[in-house]
Amino acid sequence: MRRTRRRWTTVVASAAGIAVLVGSSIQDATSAATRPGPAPEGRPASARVDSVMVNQVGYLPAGPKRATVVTAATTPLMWRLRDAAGRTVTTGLTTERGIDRASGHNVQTIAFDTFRRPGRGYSLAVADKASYPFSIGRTIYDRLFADSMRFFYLQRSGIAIDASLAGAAYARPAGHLGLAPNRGDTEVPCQPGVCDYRQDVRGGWYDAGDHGKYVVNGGISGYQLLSAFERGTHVRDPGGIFGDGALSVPEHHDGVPDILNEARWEVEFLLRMQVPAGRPYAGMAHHKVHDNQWTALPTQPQDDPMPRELHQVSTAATLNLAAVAAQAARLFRPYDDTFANTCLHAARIAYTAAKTHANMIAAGDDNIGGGAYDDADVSDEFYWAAAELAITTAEPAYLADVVSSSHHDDDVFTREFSWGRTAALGRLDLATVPSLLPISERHLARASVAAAATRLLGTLNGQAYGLPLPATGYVWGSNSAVINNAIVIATAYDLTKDRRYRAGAVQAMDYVLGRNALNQSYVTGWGENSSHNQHTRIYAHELNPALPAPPVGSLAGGANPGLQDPYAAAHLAGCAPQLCYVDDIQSYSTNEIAINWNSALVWMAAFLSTAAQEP
Ligand code: 9MR
Repeated sequence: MRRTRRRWTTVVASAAGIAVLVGSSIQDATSAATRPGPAPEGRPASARVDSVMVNQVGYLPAGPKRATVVTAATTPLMWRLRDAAGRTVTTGLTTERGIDRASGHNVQTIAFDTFRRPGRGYSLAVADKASYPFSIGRTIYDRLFADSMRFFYLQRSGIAIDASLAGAAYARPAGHLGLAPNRGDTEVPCQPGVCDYRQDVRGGWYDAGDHGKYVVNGGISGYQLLSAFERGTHVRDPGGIFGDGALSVPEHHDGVPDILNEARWEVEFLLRMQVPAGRPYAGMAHHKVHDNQWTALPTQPQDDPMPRELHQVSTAATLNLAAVAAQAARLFRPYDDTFANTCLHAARIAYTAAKTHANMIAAGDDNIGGGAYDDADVSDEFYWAAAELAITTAEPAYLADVVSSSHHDDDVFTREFSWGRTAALGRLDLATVPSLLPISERHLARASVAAAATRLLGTLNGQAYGLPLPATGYVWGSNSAVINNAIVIATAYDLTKDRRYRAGAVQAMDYVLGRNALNQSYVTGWGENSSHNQHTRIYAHELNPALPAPPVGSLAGGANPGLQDPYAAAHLAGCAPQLCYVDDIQSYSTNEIAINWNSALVWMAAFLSTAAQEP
């Protein structure tokens, strides 16, 4: 693994309207390389090579090994794989791919799958351009799981972050425990006119770069950690990544797997957001809690002086709580019967309340001091919650709701799943989790996952950067879209053991770790040129050098042509989708951190250090 070295990177629009990467560079493989201009003297213009993009972390010996070349050339070029000493160890010819719609560049691809010799410091060279260095090895991803999980401990609210677990730079006092200047989260009132009580909603994870806590997004994030663990109960785990003591959490060595302890921190918060019996909307969950005004960057959680407010209950939040609490109930059962009962009870009550108040939709304009997380269609959340309750309890009433859902016969994988599109979460669990449900349901669910994965492989093969996302798919948090699609492919591998799925899932991560048009690894500290200025109030090193940068293992949101923040709008205008990213703290629509994005990374990191290592 390589740590990030300081460098700045930005993206500008070239005269041709194609965004290019410029910036000071560590090794001049890229910055000069990607600057368009006349071809070097003596070299025919048709052979000009701008850059060679690889997974900057590396490749598994048995895995696919693909790279992408940006070049004006329209005939195949010779590539050379060099070892750390600069010796050429193998060569081949590139494959022409024409203009890549996502980036607007003319590209060619390299496949060197058959070269399997482990080592560090390899690089791929085409003409006079070389890629960033990378490794080949079985264990290259081994620390990715722990790094991506540590992110969650550092995002915890309501607990002091311990230097011995987090590292001195990341230690801080507890945030939002009612101590001045904080004005939450132990007795939080509602927004004016919404309710007349106060609720203790301490704990949970801060959502992202802000200090808000949102049940809707906490839902998918908690689900993905629990799902990674649940998958771990039926696959080989040679590295013991799901064990008690595997991670940096304070609940080390308590007899409970560490990943479950981390997930519990969020599940307990979700339960606190539920309206207790005897109050209006009892059983429903408040949509979110956050400051009543936006705070400035940087602001440490313990220094946040803003009043905190609970927002109206919503059907979506209530169903997120029902789904995740039902899932938690079955997973905590072997470790803590009382907590499992508490979760299941809360899940049942939430589900019933959501059916009673089936159309309480969070307002899209409720975005002062926190994000809206509005979602007008909750039919998918109903399906997901019914599926989790059915799997956990095997009760016919929940199964009947699964079967009668409009999503039951739907292809729920037509777009990537996300915090607002959750039907796939239910479907993946129906397909993978052993339960007492009718076997016909399992078969249907499994067939739908395999069909979706096959289709995603088609998408991936159609992309010159080899990712399971079409050129039209770059949304806010696009990196999580890529990874969530990879999870569907990975799940198909778990179900079928068809190696094409494993190869596709592994290859999808190449994009995230550097094989993209910006030559950018989006995971802090992973890869030579990795994101390290993400939008966050806590790790705002870019604005105050006394503060740490985002921790190693933080996933940036990623390319997003929506340009919904002023910095992106000013710096990225006209960008082709895959180039709409800037590693600057101001760009929250391309470069934030978020729990639902890191939870996707956690899931895939677990896959990479388990299934990906199977012979
Ligand atoms: O991830 C969310 C994305 O899908 C939405 O398009 C965007 C705008 O509503 O909000 C994103 O979520 C942000 C949330 O609203 C507030 N905390 C930070 C989240 C990540 O940017």
